Amino acid sequence: MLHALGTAVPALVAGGCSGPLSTLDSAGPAARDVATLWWAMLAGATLLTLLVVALLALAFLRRARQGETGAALWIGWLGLAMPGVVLLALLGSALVLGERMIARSEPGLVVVEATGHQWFWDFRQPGAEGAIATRDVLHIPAGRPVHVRIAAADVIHGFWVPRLAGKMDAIPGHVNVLRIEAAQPGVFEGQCAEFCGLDHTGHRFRVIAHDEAGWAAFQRGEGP
Ligand SMILES: [Cu+2]
Repeated sequence: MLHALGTAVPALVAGGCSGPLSTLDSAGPAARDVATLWWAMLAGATLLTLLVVALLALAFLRRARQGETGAALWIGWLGLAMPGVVLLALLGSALVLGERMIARSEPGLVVVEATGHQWFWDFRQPGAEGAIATRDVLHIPAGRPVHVRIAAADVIHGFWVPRLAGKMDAIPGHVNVLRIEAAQPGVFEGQCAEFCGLDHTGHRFRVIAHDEAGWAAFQRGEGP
């Protein structure tokens, strides 16, 4: 029984971390920062939970012995100082990783446009002879940073490709910029991340990351 649990639990955990819409199954640097932050938050929350459970157990075990000294040490150091240290470490890592996710100009940058509609996505990519428009499929080059200029035509939507980056709201009358990057060529699933009406669940799209030859062919209008 224990042996079965010992193999089933790690398999479940590992299986739960992968998949086409898994933030933890990152496929590029921007998404890797999001996943790192998630693991840091999990580690911090686990540490604090263990501390609280240990202090609670200690309180029950020592209840019978009255007049004991050392309460200030437990409350002061373990109860206040340790959460302070953990929270400061989490805040520091969130600031560093969050700063790295900010979209800024960099070499090799490609800029595309995404507009959310009820219930489809319009994309515009740079082509050899002007912008190339596509619906529900966004084409990008692999191994290069891409800025997605995100807007909406009707209500608020959310642009989210979990394996490539974090979420960004698509707001009517406003452009938000999100930095995404695919380390390798591939196909990545996207999902609207803001409830946008009856067919919100079906408001999906796809990102195709091309190798250099495929990207050049797409820009010449020879792509799929
Ligand atoms: Cu939507």
